Amino acid sequence: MTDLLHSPALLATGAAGAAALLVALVVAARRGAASRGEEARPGEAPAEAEAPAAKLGTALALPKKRDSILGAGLDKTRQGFVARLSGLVRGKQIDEALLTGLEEILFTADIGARTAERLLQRVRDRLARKELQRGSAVLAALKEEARLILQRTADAAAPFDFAKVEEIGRPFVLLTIGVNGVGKTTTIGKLGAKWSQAGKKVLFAAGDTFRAAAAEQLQIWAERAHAELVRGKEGTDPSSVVFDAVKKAAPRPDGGGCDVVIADTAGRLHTKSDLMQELQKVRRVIQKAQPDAPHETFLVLDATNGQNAIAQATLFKEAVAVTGIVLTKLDGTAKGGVVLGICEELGVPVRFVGVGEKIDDLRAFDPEEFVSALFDEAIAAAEDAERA
Ligand SMILES: Nc1nc2c(ncn2[C@@H]2O[C@H](COP(=O)(O)OP(=O)(O)OP(=O)(O)O)[C@@H](O)[C@H]2O)c(=O)[nH]1
Ligand SMILES: [Mg+2]
Repeated sequence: MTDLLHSPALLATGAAGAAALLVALVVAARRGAASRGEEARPGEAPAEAEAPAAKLGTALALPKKRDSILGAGLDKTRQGFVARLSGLVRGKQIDEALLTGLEEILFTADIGARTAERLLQRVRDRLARKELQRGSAVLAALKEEARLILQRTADAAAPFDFAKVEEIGRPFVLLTIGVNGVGKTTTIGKLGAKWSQAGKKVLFAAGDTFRAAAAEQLQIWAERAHAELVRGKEGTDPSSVVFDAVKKAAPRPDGGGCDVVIADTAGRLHTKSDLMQELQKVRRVIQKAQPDAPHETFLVLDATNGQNAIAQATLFKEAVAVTGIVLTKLDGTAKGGVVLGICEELGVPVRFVGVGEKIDDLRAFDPEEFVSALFDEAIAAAEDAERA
């Protein structure tokens, strides 16, 4: 059987290819319609030349943002579609050509077609109401709309709080899932370290028994994070490892036990359906060990996968109840805008973002902080240009 989740080539030519094609079709169709002042007909060639949008979309380099870890982690994304937006609006008239450029940048920015459409519509509406006179106001409107998308998803769920461990009673069980290589084990190490630093007793469960080196890797992270580890032999049923861990963490009369259990899982099995069945079984078995657990199930996604991360998330979400997303490797990609698509299309809150390989390189996700890190310099630069 073809394993869609683990075939980068298939995913690249499948989901991303389809997304790119969709983007090209939507942009081409809309551009054709805009230039003729009529509705686009599918398959019809655009009447307008490519040149204006391409010229308008030239990126203006933004200075590196080193004043915050998140700002530095978002540098590549800022130099990507945000710098293109900045180049588009700076010192320009707001006219149909600018809107066409805006459309092209948004539809190719890895934010997802639905999100791009929503942002664009919002700018069009505000332009129609004559609320946006200047380029800087267009950027500010995009920032605000992006914040609303992120905030709406965050508001739909109770906020994630490390102190929640105390309310829930011990142990607080967090299950992590996601395809191989996205950063699950690294994220577990980083999260465990945060709880340890807060004085909690943390235990990692090495539920990836499929890969020989997986438990060793988790062992290294357990040492760094001052966490205990429960592991089984290679090939052991992962459910039994996680069950043992939850039982071991339970409060004991002698005051033993742990506050938090974080379970690692395999990112790859023989087939996608094997993986999903295993994850479902791990959840069931956790519930046998402690009926109200797992308290959170985090899906770890790799931002460098762009639109494919959304496709992966959709598959996982169908199989397992996901309560939060951790988006890793923001530091290594210009595709950080995917966070908007994830929130808009999946409706699951992003809880943490990974901005590097080190133990401290995990940030709690804050919509306001995120959109500020992304847009503020571009807005300031546009305002400066308008004053000059
Ligand atoms: N730059 C960067 N690298 C990261 C980040 N998070 C994880 N990585 C790297 O990504 C690689 C894979 O991370 P792992 O934690 O092993 O991924 P995994 O999901 O556990 O992979 P499997 O165990 O194979 O399923 C490692 O080299 C990590 O150092 C991040 O936020 N930024
Ligand atoms: Mg791993």
